[in-house]
Amino acid sequence: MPLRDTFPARRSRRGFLKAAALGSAAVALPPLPVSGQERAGRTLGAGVSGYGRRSRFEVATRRVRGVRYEQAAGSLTPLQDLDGAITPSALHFERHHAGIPDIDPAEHRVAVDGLVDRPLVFTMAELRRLPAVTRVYFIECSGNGRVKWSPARPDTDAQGAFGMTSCSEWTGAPLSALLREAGVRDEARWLVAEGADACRMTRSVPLDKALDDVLVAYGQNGEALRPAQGYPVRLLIPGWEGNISIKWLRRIQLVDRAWQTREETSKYTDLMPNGEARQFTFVMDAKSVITRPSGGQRLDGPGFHQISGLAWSGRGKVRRVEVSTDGGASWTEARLQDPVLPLAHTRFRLDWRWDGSPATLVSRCIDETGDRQPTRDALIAVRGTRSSYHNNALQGWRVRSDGRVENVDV
Ligand SMILES: Nc1nc2c(c(=O)[nH]1)N[C@H]1C(S)=C(S)[C@@H](COP(=O)(O)O)O[C@H]1N2
Ligand SMILES: [Mo]
Repeated sequence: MPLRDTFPARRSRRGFLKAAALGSAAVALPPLPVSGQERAGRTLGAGVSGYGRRSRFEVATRRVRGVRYEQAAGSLTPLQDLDGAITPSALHFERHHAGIPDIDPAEHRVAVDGLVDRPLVFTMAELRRLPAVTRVYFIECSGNGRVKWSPARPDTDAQGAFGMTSCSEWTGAPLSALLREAGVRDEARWLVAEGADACRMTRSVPLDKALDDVLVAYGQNGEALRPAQGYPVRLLIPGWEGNISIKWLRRIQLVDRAWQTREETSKYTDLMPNGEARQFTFVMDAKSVITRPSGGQRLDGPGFHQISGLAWSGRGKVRRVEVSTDGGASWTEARLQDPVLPLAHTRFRLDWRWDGSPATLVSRCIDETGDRQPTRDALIAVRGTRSSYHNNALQGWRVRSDGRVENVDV
């Protein structure tokens, strides 16, 4: 059978492209290429394997952020290389302050104590016996986008600017189930969560959030958490700054007030222009970034290009994403990929015909509470430039007439 007959869809695709009058070279479809396998004379391919790996032709990798010690490092998700809304576990950004501990799940315990009626210690098997839920949530470090406190450098790409956010499908027990088992006393207002890493990373969590949607998560994208994400178990505090989602969780202590740990005093606070520091700024604001075309990429000619990116908000669902190709002078509503989930990355797309002249691409996210991304100037007018966290300013990408894409302030 001639190969062509096995691809009837080809004809309608050609029709679509013509109808859309895209005017690019792609309209005149070349004859079907001979596949690599055909050329190789149909030699047998590779066999099966116990644990999969990607094609050797795929090269997207996390990039290590400039840090002095490997044990207090961060790595950035290559947002510009992703499709869809889920971040592959192997590309989930990493942020750890004292290295990744090597924990045997059979030995690991999670204690719940403090202001409770029955102090408890859970094994991993016991945690897995609790009723489980699976939810899609992003985790974003509040330092994500911190480069935007300084004027734009042309060579910053999406990964460098925004790679400290990732989105996974998480499975675990609701923290409320553990707390119910332990019996939270009336005086309890907060809990203190502690990690099993060398720095014993510790954060105070208000009790109402703890009883709301927090997960004690052991599953990530259908398998066990990756060690970098907190294996065998972490807190997952949806929509809030990543730092509070304590990895390698070992203890939850119910207390009557916040503990004022290092991570909520000298770090992860926001210094305001008047010298006051805002504390417990948990929620991640509405944000979006165009990932294609984005910094460092190059358009291979005028004509049809699909603009695509990610939007998210720690306050709920993304309601709308608007895209501008003229630096914010005019805006067009982008399509959102279903399902739009609360507190999760949402893929947006807009078809665009580039006429070959310089263009400035910008996206802006409006969430279901009406929260919308500010311009950089508007944000700085309120916040000043002395804090490093919680910058959700608009991101611009300048498409030059030679097709190269650069970071630019809008
Ligand atoms: N125990 C522990 N939990 C931790 C950290 C850590 O260093 N130790 N880093 C925090 C920070 S700053 C962030 S942004 C998130 C990052 O989660 P990820 O590495 O899974 O992306 O984990 C948080 N939880
Ligand atoms: Mo972080």
